[in-house]
Amino acid sequence: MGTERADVAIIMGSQSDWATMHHAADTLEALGISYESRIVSAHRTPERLYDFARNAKAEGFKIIIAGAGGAAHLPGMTAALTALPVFGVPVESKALSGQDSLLSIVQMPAGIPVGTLAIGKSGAVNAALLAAAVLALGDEDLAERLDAWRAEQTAKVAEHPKDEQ
Ligand code: RP5
Repeated sequence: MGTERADVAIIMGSQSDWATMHHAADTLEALGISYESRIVSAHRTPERLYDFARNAKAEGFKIIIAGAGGAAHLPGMTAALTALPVFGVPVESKALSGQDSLLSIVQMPAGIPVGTLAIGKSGAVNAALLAAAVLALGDEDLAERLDAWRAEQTAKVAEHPKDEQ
């Protein structure tokens, strides 16, 4: 999508994070939620991070989904600079399989919250679903779309397993 006043900003520390974070974008798209995705590195582009986080609310964003790997300080730094809700997605790293990312994002000291999701694709999808749930509190049409999405997911679960070839 990428409208001028998107509801959700998806930010990530590197192009390499997009392989994970596009799952958040796909999920938002499936639910008809406007979003914009940007690369914002806390350590390589700190000025961009400041500009983005300080202006995010004025730009019209309501929720920020931030994905990063390794010493993943992007979600926490973003949350420090804006009062918007920030959902952090730990990207799976090569060295430590994303456990470094998870612990970096989840262990925020009291006072600056980051809602931390699972490592990798599950976290990216769930960050989008959590954003949808929050936005749906003030949007009945979206609430219906979210209910339908969940009902469809439920309907896909067979009652009995079958042999796989
Ligand atoms: C982090 O370092 C990024 O979020 C990414 O997950 C990781 C590796 O980045 P690249 O070396 O692929 O740019 O900042």
